[in-house]
Amino acid sequence: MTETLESIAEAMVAPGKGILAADESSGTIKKRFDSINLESTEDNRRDYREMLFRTEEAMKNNISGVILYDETIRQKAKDGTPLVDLIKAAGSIPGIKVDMGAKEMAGFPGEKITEGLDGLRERLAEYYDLGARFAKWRAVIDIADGIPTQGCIEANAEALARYAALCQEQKIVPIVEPEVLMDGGHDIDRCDEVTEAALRTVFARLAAHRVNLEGTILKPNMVISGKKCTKQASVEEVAARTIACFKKVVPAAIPGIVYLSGGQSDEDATAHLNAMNAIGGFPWKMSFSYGRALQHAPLTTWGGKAENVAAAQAAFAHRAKMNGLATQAGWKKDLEKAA
Ligand code: 5MM
Repeated sequence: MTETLESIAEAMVAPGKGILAADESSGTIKKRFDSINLESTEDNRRDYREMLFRTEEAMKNNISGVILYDETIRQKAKDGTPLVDLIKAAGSIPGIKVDMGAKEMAGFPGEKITEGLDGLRERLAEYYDLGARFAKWRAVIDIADGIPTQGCIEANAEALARYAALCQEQKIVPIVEPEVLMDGGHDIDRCDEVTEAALRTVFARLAAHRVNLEGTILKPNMVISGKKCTKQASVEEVAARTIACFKKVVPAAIPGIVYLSGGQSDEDATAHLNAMNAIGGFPWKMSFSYGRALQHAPLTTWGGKAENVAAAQAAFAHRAKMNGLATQAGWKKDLEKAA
């Protein structure tokens, strides 16, 4: 079959499947390893990710694609097999994080702009040769007193659109990730308002840069209460508000929306996705591209010890299966208890 942007995007949101975000930059993976008292060496990072990619049950049944970091896409498993080949052998698609991180935005105190456009065309061409068929770029929008500003939203949307256009030129599907952080004390109404504003601007810039939406995947936050907000919205409210917001601003041409987990508990991330698919009535596939909500359980079970690999793989397979069920509204809380 000829591979097109559209066919890759469709495969990324195949029923029962979603994306494993394993693209932690060196700083972020160090924080994750610190939490299990493990040194962040190249070998430890390789061992951890190899363990995930060799979890056959998860990778074959529920993981359509894996977002990798620059180091990982070049790494080999202990037996010499490129990690990319492990992913492909499981029928999953390798992807790559291509942004260079969110940096302080000059003139906009407290806000960030994602960098990485210089030389991106050449980097994408190399990543394609290394096996990547989709990419990811994350913009970070924080909510606090007086922020986000429209200036920050616009600068980030413009960068996302330029990135997406370059990806498609290089036959790579862009995952467009404008993340409105859930770290603050804001309520769900404020999240709704900012998410709508951010998405409106992003889609305006994607159109201006002639990005083919059928070959694009959106990776947004859910419309949710800030973590420190005293009034936490229910699962049903998060699901209904997210769908209502997205119906207003996300074009039907987008084949799929894959959510980030953003610091939600493992079970909340699954429950919210399930509730949205249970409501239905929207034109896109709704799936996951979770980092923490897929990896927290295997990481803590593993703890850096070889004797825990099988249990950690079982923990990963379980979370992948729960989220796979949630893409089809087939998850139930009871299934967690049985695990
Ligand atoms: C896996 O974490 C990703 C990379 O973060 P850094 O560039 O800060 O190291 C992150 O972009 C991730 O893909 C998304 O935020 C989704 O992960 P969560 O944990 O929010 O589901």
